[in-house]
Amino acid sequence: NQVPKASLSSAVQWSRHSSHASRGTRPLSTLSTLSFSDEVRSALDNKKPLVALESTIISHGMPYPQNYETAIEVEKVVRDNGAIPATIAILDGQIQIGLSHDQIRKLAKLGRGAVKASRRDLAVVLSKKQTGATTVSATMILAHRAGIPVFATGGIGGVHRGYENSLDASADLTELGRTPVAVVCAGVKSILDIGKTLEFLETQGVTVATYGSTPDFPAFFTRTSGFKSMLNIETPLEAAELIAANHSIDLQSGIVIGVPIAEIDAMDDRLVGEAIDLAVRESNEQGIFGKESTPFLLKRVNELTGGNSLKSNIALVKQNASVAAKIAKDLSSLNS
Ligand code: PSU
Ligand code: MN
Repeated sequence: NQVPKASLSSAVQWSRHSSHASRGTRPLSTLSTLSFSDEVRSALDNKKPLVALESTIISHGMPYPQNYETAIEVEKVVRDNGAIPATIAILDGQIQIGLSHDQIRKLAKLGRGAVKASRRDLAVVLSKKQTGATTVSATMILAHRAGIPVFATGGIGGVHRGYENSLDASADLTELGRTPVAVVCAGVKSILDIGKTLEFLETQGVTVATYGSTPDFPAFFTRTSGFKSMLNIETPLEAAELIAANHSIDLQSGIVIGVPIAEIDAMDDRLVGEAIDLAVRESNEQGIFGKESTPFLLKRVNELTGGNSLKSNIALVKQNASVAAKIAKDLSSLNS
């Protein structure tokens, strides 16, 4: 086996041991340091499997207190499935890899008071010492720097409906094209244009798989979207092998693993479809755009479905966390 396993270890080196060589001529003192929780630090040192978790889903994706309870439960699901959770956020200008329950509660209570931080916001949040909840894009960047190649969330951002006029496509998609982290999610919500999202990911060179035997890329609240994934992955090991192969050729691009919501938690196609159509119409009427768009639509769909969509949302995040933990475990055996 002559394939180099360079990418993960160099990422770890880059942030944790601050090798000069990997940073070219740039003085290391200018690199923002990552603050690790003891649990995450020890898992990294002992090469234990880790799963990165984002924090925008806590601050902007769900209401309090369900956001707090879910974040804690999701961490437990990761542990129960053999990996260590690393929830990522920026607290008062300090990047945190792994949060305490108190830190999670603070963020959950702060809600939209936290900055929704994607790639473009990171420098602002750091320089102004703000508290930033990281989106999929920012979490991927920080997870990669920390040396964590597997990341679980609910749904990723995508190309919005009406893209022809708004050019609103999530920075998650371009990040997936440039950062080698595997994102385990329930697909993209049909508040977005799923077909265009998959086209965008193809252009970005992102490998997109569906976990299980349904051919479709999943649509978050529902198991099918009418759009096919490139491939199906049946086991965590198969996913781990895909990720390892991606690292072995140092592609520097990410992977999306879409896990269809469990049958029992899935929503009625028509019901959720109507709620989404109405929410999208309202957002257009109210002139909601930019980073406000996704949080607005998530909140409105929750309201319009009488909280049913929140229940599905919580169930699918937990399922994704369990799949991601198993993948991380198999990946770490492959790498050892
Ligand atoms: N989709 C969801 N729940 C979420 C998000 C997306 O079903 O909480 C959050 C994620 O943090 C994602 C971000 O990275 O919204 C995308 O925002 P935007 O569309 O503005 O890029
Ligand atoms: Mn956007």
